[in-house]
Amino acid sequence: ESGYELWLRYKPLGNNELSESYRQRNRKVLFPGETGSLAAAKKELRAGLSGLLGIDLAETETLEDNMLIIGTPQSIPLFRKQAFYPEIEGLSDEGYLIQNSKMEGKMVTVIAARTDIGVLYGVFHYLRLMQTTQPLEQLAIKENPKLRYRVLNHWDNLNGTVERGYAGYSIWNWERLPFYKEQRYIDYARANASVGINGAVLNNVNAQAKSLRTDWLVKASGLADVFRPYGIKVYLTAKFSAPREIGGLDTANPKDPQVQKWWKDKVEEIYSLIPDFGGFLVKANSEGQPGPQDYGCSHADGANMLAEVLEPYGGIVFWRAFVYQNERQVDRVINGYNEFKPLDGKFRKNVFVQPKNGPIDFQPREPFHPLFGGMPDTPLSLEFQITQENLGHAGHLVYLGTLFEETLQSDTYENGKGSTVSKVLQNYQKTHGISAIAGVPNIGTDLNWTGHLFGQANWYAFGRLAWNPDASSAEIAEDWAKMTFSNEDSVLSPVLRIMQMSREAYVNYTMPLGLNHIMNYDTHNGPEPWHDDPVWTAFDYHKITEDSIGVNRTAGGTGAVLQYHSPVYEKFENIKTCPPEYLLWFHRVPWDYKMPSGKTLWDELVCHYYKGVDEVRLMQKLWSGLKGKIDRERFDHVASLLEYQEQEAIWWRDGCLLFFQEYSGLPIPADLEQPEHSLKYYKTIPFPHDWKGLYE
Ligand code: BDP
Repeated sequence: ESGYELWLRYKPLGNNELSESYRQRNRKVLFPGETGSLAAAKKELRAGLSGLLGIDLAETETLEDNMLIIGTPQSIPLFRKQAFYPEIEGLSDEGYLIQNSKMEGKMVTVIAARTDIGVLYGVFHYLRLMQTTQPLEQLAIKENPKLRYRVLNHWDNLNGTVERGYAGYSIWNWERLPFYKEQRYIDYARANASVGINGAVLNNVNAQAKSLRTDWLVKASGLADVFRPYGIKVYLTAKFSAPREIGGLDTANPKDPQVQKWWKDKVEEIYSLIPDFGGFLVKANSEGQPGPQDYGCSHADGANMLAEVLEPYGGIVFWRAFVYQNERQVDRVINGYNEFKPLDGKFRKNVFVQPKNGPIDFQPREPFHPLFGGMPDTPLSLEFQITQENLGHAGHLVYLGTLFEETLQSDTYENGKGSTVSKVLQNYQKTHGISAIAGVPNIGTDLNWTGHLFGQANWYAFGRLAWNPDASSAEIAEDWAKMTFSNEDSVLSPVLRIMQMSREAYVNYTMPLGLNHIMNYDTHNGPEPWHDDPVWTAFDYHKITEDSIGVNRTAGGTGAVLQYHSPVYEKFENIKTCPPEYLLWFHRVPWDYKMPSGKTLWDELVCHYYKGVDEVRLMQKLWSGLKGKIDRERFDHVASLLEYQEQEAIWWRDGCLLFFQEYSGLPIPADLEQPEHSLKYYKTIPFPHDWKGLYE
């Protein structure tokens, strides 16, 4: 298997009792509807039943015991007479029910929704029950998404490359759009719909104005047409300077009436081509991108101008809060909050401000972004990175579900205990009528979509957590592993163990104890704590000296802790209560500081780096036990990448520790495997491959 089919493989469940009971329950189906989402749902069900159970979708119009009934009150008017009808009416626009019910005296399984897209989501859920061998008796499932906008933010360039993409090129084939509708687009849409993702920003936040030109809009409309039945809306990034670059104006000042008119006309044109266009995502005044500040205006002025023209069509603006200029920062951690907090309440009602999960930049571990809990009067959309820019690219097995969950379950204490980031996001639905979450995907033209087969789990987990940000990442991993590999425990338990340990292993061998931003300047993979140039110096992030390491971000330091509510603030502020995983993020700590474990900081740091490598070796061992239990192609693919990961883990460990040692002057205990190369070697090589000797 190449992995192309993702978690929608629908391989035969076998001829056991369970499959037989599934067949009994799926022998006949009442499922009217031949267009749009209903047709897509039916097609999926047909593929699922045939693949999993080896049976055809047998449609009928008469009610029988044990049959499956699927639809909305419009497609199945009989629903209106049922006791459960009020429950259907009570569903949200995308919700669904799956239940065993009596209808006209027959015991049937019902998949019902108020809308066609709800039906599609229900069908995917129903298939998942069988893919993961759940009982189909006593079903009483009622699902409504907890967040309204669940959006992938592709960083795809119009020339086909993907910024920070490690799985080949962009899957959008702009040359052949809008006419040629590749099967891949449909499969992408199916995968998204199966987890409830309902939006896709097609292009990079480092935008090109020409994506808003008519010829490109026509192409984008081709994708929108394919995605529509799957409930996915198309969004575009909007380069703030577009009125100047492609509009022939000499300014992009948001206060200029001509500029406002240009955007109004542009938006009108977009909706004439894409009637359900989602809206704009904007990166402004950050890393060299243009923005309203170029004209002395605020982020709110810029966002509101776009929001105003989108509003009549129901479109929205995602305005990113990832802001910093390409110059040396006093402390990059505090920028986003300082720039956006004063603007709370100043945005129009169809604007989301979108911070990343943490205050720096998608590091292997960051405390939650203090804007969550800090902007009660502005809907926030949280941006996760699914592509592993700082987590080993597509070469390392790192299950990100645990990272996502860690952020979502962090307690901001905005309104006392229990104000988790997840609850903050959900609350905007109640208070502002909208709520959102975004993920920068890891998808590309690689045969298996994500480069590393296990990268698929991160796409999957993002979608499931977007639907329910309080879901358990462990349970999501289990569903994914069952659908991707097998329901056999002998396969599942090692796979799940690998997944559950993988993110902490990565943190251990790269940036433990709150270290961050010490990766290779250029690629963001591999160690470079020694990088030091006038614009970007790793020394700002670790501040290493002969005595200590870490950044003082307490009230007496850069003050980053002050951006958090009490008692989070006190917890981070006090070195004794600061969780060890954030220690060097918030504190400057002497090498001989006694850690809670009794070890000195130096010994503890060494211990984490070695543990990380050992954990990768354990992952290899667990995986090798699966030989013969997983198809050869996927087994070998993962085995080979784990070998590569081991090499890179050693590279990180030895490169970092040798560098730190130059300052601490302390030994790597003799009973540990000693670094094979000198620090000079690690400083010289761009990759840890067989270049032995060359640089020594
Ligand atoms: C950084 C990436 C850069 C992105 C930027 C962003 O290295 O490629 O453009 O974030 O999110 O992490 O805008």
